[in-house]
Amino acid sequence: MESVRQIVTLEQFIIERENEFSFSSGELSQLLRDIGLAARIVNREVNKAGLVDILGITGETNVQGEEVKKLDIFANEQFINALSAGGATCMIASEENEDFIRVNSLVSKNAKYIVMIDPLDGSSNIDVNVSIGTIFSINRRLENMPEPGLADCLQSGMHQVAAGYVIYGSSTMLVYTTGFGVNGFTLDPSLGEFFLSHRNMQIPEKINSYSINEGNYFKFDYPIRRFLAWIKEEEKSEGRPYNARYIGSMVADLHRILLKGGLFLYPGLKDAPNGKLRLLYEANPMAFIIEQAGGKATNGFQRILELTPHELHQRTPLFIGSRKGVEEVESFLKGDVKEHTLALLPNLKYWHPVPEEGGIRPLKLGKANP
Ligand code: AFP
Repeated sequence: MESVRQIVTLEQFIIERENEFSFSSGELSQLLRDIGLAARIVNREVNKAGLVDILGITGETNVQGEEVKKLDIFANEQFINALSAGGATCMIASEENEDFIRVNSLVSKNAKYIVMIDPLDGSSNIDVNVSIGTIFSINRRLENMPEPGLADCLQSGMHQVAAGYVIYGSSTMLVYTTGFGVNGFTLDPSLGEFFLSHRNMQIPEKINSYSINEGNYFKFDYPIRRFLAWIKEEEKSEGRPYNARYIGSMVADLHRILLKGGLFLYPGLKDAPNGKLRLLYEANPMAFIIEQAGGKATNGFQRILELTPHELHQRTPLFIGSRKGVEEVESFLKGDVKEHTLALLPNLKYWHPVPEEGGIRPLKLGKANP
């Protein structure tokens, strides 16, 4: 007899998995439902973006000093509204808002979760019909505090209870983890329902591609430039040269890497030593997902999930993807590389001193070091 393929909706999956949490009272499940709902609404607008007058810049800038487009504002509102109405979060921090928002309704103010969200990541791709995404990270509220506040957000990434992203691409997917593997759900737009399509996702070890904005080449430190030269060298036995693929939407680049294997890099720059990406809204949630899928995420020297955040909109250099690729770039950053690669770019200097604390080895660049 032919076996019947089991169809599982996001809703069913959330209920099945609720018992993974010993302290579960259904609030986390409610949060995931709220995010699923807002994602469907944002998806509808993203798909209409070319048809209605929703594109274009509003003339405002966000707290990072970047242009805010209408769809960013719309997505921000949808997620805040859905999360506030759901009653399972007492506080929301959004990349689009300078400060966190306390949800003061009767049901929400005692809720035990905090949500940090980048409602529409890759927004410069909206006008050109390229994939964009939403990234979220969920913390449990600290105990013994009179009311939720900044300290709840500034917990290290190790304390995330769930994280995920939505990719609005050729199909729309919601991918999330609660620390028990990574699962992906694809939206059936005709039914308005997410279905489990990628169970227990594992990142391939083989590097299929590397992703970096190489236009910043002359702002990168010497080890990064040398690494970029090394990955372009032909060494078939090591799978080099690697293919280059860069979308400029981290969600889309990392979704590809999660499925195919690869490495995403956003290093510090000469004029921005911490790079561009935000620790709480982008690096932490993606690091949680990628680690759960068997990959690795560091700032070049330390595990992203172990960094202590100091401010809401803090940025961090990010090296994330297949374990092998991240370890390769780390070895270049630590100066611990094969002699022959020193000849590739021998005369460049570091822009920034490499930190020596926290178990980080000082650089050993060998004879060819200028
Ligand atoms: P936007 O949301 O401003 O487009 O930024 C997207 C992003 O945060 C991340 O998704 C990309 O990987 C990265 O920035 C692209 O940055 P560059 O344009 O500097 O390469």
